[in-house]
Amino acid sequence: EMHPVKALFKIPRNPSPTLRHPEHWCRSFSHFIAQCLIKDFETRPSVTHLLEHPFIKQAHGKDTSLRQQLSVLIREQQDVGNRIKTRYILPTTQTSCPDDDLVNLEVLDEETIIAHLQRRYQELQIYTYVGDILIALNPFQTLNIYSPQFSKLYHGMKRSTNPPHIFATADAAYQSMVTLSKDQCIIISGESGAGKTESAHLIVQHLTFLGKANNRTLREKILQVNPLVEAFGNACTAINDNSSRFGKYLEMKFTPTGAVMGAKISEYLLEKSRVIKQATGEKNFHIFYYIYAVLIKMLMQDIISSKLYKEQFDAIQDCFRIIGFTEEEVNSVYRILSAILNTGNIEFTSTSSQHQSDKNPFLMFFCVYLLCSAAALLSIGSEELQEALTSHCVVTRGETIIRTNTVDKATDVRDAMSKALYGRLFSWIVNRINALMCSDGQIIGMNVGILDIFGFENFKKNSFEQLCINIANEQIQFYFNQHIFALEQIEYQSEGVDASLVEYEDNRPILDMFLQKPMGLLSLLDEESRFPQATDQTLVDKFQDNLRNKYFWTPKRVELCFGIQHYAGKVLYNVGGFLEKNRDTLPADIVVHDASVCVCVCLFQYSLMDLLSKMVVGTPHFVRCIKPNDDRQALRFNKERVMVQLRYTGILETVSIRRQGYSHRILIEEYYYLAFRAHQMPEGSRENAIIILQKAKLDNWVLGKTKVFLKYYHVEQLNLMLREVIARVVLMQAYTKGWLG
Ligand code: AD9
Ligand code: MG
Repeated sequence: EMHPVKALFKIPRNPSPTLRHPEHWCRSFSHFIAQCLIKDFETRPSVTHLLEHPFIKQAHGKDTSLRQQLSVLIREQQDVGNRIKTRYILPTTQTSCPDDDLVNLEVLDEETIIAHLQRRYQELQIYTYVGDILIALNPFQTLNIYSPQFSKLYHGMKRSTNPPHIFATADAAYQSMVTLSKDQCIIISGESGAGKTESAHLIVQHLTFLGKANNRTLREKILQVNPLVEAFGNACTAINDNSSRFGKYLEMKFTPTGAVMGAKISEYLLEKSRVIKQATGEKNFHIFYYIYAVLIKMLMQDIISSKLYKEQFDAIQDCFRIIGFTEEEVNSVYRILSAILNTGNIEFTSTSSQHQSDKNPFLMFFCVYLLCSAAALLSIGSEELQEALTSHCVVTRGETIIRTNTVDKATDVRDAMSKALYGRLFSWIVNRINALMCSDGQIIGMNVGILDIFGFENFKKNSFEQLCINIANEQIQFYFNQHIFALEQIEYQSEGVDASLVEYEDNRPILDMFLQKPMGLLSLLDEESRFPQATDQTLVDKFQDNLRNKYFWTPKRVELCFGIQHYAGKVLYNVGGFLEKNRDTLPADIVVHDASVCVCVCLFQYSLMDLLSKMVVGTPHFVRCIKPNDDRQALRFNKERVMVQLRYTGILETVSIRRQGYSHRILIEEYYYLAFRAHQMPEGSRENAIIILQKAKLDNWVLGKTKVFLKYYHVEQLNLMLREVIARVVLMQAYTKGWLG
């Protein structure tokens, strides 16, 4: 493969016709600019100088597509130039200051950090940096710092220009993607109710702003994606009224020049059991209340919430329409939802004599009515549905015998069917959105991915769902640790760089306890789920016999429970229903292919791993959401609660490693033309790297055996320089063509 810089120099003076396709143009165009630049960098060309430049003179005649591309770029550059660089005014502080970043604090202990965050929170400065990581405290009130004016303010700005903001993080990801043509991902973490989903929305908002407004329809479509999937995947829990009950990875796709061209969502581990049962004080998925308020037209006790639900229903209708679902598709979504509602209300009674008293004629009538409605909504015969619910096939010696289900069994089948229907409906909606959001061409673009999963949960009673959610959070924490601490330190050592090591809480042993095969907790659960005779007690016994480490224990006085020491705290799990939920089976009569056992765990282990491996490819940016109090009250800062979160997220350690460490390694070739002329064809050597870094006037960097180690703030400086230089040439070119009047 060709050396990147050499490849750059190989771009023909007159680009061949195959390079003229508008999308290819963008790339070759920036190479072209770079070439002009390398030639003239040191002499700082005047406009007249550039006018005489052979490249400019020959520049592709009356190529209109180039002209269009250029005018977009120029408009953007003018924007940057014209922008009034006022700082935004927050209630008390008017400018960014050194204490926007914890790394700048003189004293670095827990107390100081807490006091610092508390003071900022009282001043409504909810955002604080730890180097390149953003801490976001949930304000529990609406702040007016998210308008388009704010997006403008943060557009392309150096981090230190404005106070910390979620837009600055989104902007940094976008700018590195465009400048370096590299995928990025933003990982948002924090416990339930800490503000992850809100942060994800704000990031999408700023990215759509940056992705240029010239395609308004697409922009509107993208903004509808989150509200739509959240109507189906979020619900009210004891902790959060809009709690995510699935993990979501949203990839926003951009062209090489940074215009938004589509989006793609991946969902994993939807908490399907919520469809059939919710803990006290919790609710079903939002969408059921919306359609309940509208479709079923039942009198709600609470008129106000009914009105609100109706409005939300209308909003969802708009989402569907804007994204491009057909009326027929939307109707079938509602049909399936209604079918689930109907099925859920079917009650079964036994035909045996002791249950005669159960045979309430009204109830019977009502159930038949529900059964027929559900069947009609699903476009199947009501007898077929009834049979599927109340009987099952047994194959013995090649003969198929139909057996009647017990009341319990029929109820289980009913619930399994509802869950499966809902799960499939959700996946179908997600797939359909993806199909409707992908751009038509085969353009290879870049993307910024945003990870927003369900946060760590610890309720009074925790079940299988909490276990899955908390393991997912363990994995995210592990990923964070890997990036912030482990990989960094491993590289110092292999590159022979002398940098002090920072100790951190490695949660790998806990993850191993869960995921190892064959003796990890999930494997043991799978194994036990395969035994028809297994009970809650045998499961606890199995765990107890096999998991012998300090992260697992069984409490003495509470039955059928086990405790886990998670990275974020101790959680007591109740094993009731674990086996059933893990099996997640459907009777063969309903869906033949789903007869496999342990769908949930398999899906979980692989889909999340798959997701994390995808993210490793991109450059990560981290947002750590913190919940200042458990009462969801504005301006209430519970020191203890914040302290705990800072501890388990390793903020203190993060501060010190950001202060001492060299968190970024770059491909120095990408910056060659900050220091060399085109014809010099520089080698990728240590000496040349030093020349570039000196030309760029950076200090405090360290040269390893094969890599340059930079502080987090260096990269921003380098990219900014690169962008400024490119912008200058673009403007000059525009003048030469007389496009700027
Ligand atoms: V869960 O793990 O999905 O249960 P999240 O996603 O971390 O959780 P969410 O974003 O839903 O929490 O935030 C909870 C609530 O906090 C929101 O419904 C808002 O009422 C409130 N919130 C969070 N962030 C902001 C913000 N930047 N501005 C205003 C906010 N309110
Ligand atoms: Mg959420």
